[in-house]
Amino acid sequence: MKLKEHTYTALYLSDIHYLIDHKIRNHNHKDLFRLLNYFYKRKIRFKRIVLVGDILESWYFSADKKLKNSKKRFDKLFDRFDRLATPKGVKIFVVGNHDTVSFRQKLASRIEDYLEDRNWEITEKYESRAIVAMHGHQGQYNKFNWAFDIAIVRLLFNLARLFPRFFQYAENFYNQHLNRKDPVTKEEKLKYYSKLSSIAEQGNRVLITGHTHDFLAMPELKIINTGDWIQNRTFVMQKKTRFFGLQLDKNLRIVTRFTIHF
Ligand SMILES: [Mn+2]
Repeated sequence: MKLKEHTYTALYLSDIHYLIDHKIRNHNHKDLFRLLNYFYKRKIRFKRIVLVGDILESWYFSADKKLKNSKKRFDKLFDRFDRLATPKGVKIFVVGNHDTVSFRQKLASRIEDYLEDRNWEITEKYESRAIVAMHGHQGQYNKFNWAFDIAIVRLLFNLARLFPRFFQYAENFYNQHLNRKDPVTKEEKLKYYSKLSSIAEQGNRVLITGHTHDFLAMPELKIINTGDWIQNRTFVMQKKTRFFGLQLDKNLRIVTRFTIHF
């Protein structure tokens, strides 16, 4: 599908895990930059850009420290998003679990300042009359297991700083012992998303979420998961009441995976 010059209602994207090292985990950040460049050149703009969490990777690498050392890599991503918003456009940064290692689930203040200087609104939950956007880890974490997990993540992080080869071990340990299980079967998904729906106080609105990296639309619950940029290379574009689930394939073609009209 080729996109024509147009101003869309919104763009939704999540789980970029930006700044994660290629050596630790493969990702598709280069192609994300290509996609954002393509939007810009084609004059595709958005009245609202919602980043639905886990945009930065901050668990075993300190995004805050990277920003302290140089703004360049942050600019590389956010310059590209910023120029896609219309002049009066709204830009929302929804905080995900990997964006922070704070016990209060808040961004590091340097990152917060950086984003606010660029007019990003930082929130745990974005709401409008028709939409709720939430990262989705709230379906798996509560205050207590969050604090417990983060304490261990911080410990592993410090060990990994001393012994770089410990990174992979740290990740594996997390996945084996602390990873809140992602829903797999249709039943598990219904259960997980129903729970998330009530936590988000979705009501009759469309709920847009990320976190599980599972690109999907559940029309029966009015829920969309925007997928990720580690594996799926996916995003959602909104044109009035229509939502397009799109994927950038390996040949850099934009392929429609679902269209939903709520
Ligand atoms: Mn997440």
